[in-house]
Amino acid sequence: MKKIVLVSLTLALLAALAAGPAQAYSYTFADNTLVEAYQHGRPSTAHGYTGWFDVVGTPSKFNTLGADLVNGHLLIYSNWSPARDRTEGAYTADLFISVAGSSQPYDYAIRLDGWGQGNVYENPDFFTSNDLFRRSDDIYGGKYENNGVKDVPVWASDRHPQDKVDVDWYGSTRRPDAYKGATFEADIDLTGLDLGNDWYFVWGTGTCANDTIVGHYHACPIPGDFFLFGSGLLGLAAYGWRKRDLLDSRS
Ligand SMILES: [Ca+2]
Ligand SMILES: [Ca+2]
Repeated sequence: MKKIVLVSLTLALLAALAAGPAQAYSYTFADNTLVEAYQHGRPSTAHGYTGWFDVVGTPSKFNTLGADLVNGHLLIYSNWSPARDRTEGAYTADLFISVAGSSQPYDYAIRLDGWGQGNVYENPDFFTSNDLFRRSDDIYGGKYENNGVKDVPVWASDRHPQDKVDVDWYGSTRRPDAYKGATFEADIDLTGLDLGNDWYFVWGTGTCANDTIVGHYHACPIPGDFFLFGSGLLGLAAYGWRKRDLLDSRS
């Protein structure tokens, strides 16, 4: 009887190990990030735009609502149109990713606009929205405030890609209910990048950084935890089995 319990536990553990780490993990990033409104390279004092905002300018054009991570794909829900170009005054911002523990400010920039979509720049130098718009009369988002105030990176300055990932933009069909208000969804396949289990992203929406979203992904539990947990169960079962054997031998 005891052996049957032990064998069952062992089989369950082996089945769990064979299944491997969860593949369909999902993670949600709300957009809680504010940007400081700037004009002529200084915090703006223009009417209505003094201080910190989720969106600078028209929300129907610039609002990013949130993001999900599903099967290693980052899905960003936004009103930013992938068709926007120079005539609108700004380009689609590059997506910047920082691996935890890395000495680089950012380890990757991924281009999301149509011309070089999916191009990956490693350890990129970058322009901020302040670099690109400091002479502009437009009011734009210059700095963001997560983990201390920082400039918003929006554009890898060296456009020679080292890698390429799949990027797709979708219209209204795929959005989950929480993001029904978004006009577009950018689907960025991150599975080919070496990100580990702990990384950050920042996306300024457009090169004007009128809305900026920041997300921190930290995976748990990892397969090693499953193994320790399973080993602990086996240990407890073995302990109980031996203890009962001792008691049986005395009676
Ligand atoms: Ca925001
Ligand atoms: Ca927003």
